[in-house]
Amino acid sequence: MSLIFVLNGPNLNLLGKRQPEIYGRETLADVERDCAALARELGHAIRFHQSNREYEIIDWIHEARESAAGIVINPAAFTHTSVAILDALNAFEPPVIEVHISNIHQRDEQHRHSSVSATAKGVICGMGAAGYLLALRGVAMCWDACAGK
Ligand code: CA2
Repeated sequence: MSLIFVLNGPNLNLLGKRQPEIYGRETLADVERDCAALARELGHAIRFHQSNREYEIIDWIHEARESAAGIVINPAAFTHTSVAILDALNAFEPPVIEVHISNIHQRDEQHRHSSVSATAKGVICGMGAAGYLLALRGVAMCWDACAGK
């Protein structure tokens, strides 16, 4: 069994409570429950976190360096601005999968750019909350490949 960190950036605590036409009706608690269930099914465990503070996300990435087989991250607005999160992810060796609920490529130029994609093994966007589950499968797939399964 391995540990997978699922990290969420600012305002994602409002998921399901505002702008359902963009971000859907699932709350972050729903996403956490579904991720935990899938991880169990795949034989892994998750640590699921959300913060509105950049430094907390960076601290969790550092913690993941000690123990995690991969990171699934939706950096939310920090996607478009954060060199600090990119630097932290660059110091994390196992696979990182970047997730966005909405399709950021349908947005304006600022929202189309991701500062973290350069370090990601994969990027999933526009698939709604199901993107988190696809990303978890991606990390599990890499883990199995490393274990020669
Ligand atoms: O589509 C995504 O997952 C985003 O990462 C969401 C971010 C946005 O800045 C990115 O460009 C794309 C915004 C998260 C805000 O979350 C809310 C959720 C519900 C209601 C209001 C905000």
